[in-house]
Amino acid sequence: MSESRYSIAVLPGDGIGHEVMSPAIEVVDLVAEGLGFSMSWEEYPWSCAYYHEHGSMMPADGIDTLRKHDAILLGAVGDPSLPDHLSLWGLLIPIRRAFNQYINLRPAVLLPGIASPLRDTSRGIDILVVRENSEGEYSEVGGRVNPGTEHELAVQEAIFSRRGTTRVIEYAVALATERKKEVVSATKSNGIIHSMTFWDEVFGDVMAKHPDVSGRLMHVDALAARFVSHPHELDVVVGSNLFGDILTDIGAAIVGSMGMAPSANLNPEGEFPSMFEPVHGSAPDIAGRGIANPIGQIWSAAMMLDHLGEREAHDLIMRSIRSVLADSDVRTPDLGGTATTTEMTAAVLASVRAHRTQERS
Ligand code: GGG
Repeated sequence: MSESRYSIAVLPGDGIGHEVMSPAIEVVDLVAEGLGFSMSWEEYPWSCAYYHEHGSMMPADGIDTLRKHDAILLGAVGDPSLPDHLSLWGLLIPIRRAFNQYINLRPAVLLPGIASPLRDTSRGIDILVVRENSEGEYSEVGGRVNPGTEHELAVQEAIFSRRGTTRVIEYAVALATERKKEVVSATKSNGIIHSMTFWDEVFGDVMAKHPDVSGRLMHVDALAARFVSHPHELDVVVGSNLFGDILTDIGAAIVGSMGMAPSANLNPEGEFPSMFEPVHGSAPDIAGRGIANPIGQIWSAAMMLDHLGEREAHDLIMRSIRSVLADSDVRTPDLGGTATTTEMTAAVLASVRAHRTQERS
């Protein structure tokens, strides 16, 4: 039987996106070598620097170029030289929408050996946030009236379709079925009386079809507090584009660092490539210093392998990361250590080799 070879589009993007990308590629290549598959990486320089040279974040045929790949591995996008809405709406959002990546899966898991800023984490943290990724508050509908005058006003519409809302809640329920059979839905229907009451209604409709899974609505402000006060009581959380984005930054913070958090932008039907990226941004404040934490990017690459059907490879990477954190004190500065990106990567690579030797003997 011929070995699988996966074609991956690599978009390092900006800032630390470049610094954490090669660690992820090195780890995946090492794991692939031992498990009988291989990767073909093709890098595209689409970024804020590309924008300054070409007037856009990616070329006009960028989406068609990406379409031929099996998956996309993205680093981080954003640079102080360009307003963030131009970089986000010039690259990430067009990719998510063109490829119908309507699920953004963002685990917040406290790994062994990592210090959380929370006082008591003895009951662990393992939350899976399912963020709606194709509509909601991230919308182009709206505009400004009377620009530059004292009567200026801005209108920003949020879009919630029955189809878009149903499918993300259904996806969260399917995940809950494999876990603790509990879903919490982030709402704000006391204040946002049209779209959020609609969201709640759809949530109720979906839950009625799954009596084996318990569903609970929580206002997003109370839920945000819950992430901090009782994270062990949360399992699968489903939220709109904006609520999911905000909750997952809290999720990353309580599991030790923004640098630890992975994410997957999924097209569950597999009609288009899915995209994998750490939750963190380009971190211009530390870019170029070689101290970025590569774990979020390596973990995102592991999620990519899982999506491609290489479960064993995913598990090996996760076991290796866990061992480094549990059995050594190698930590980048965001985790309170002094290790460089290269040292942290070397520790993960060594751990992969050690696990492989151990498992073979
Ligand atoms: N790797 C994450 C990244 O570059 N994020 C930029 C950003 O602003 N993302 C917002 C979003 O995920 O909607």
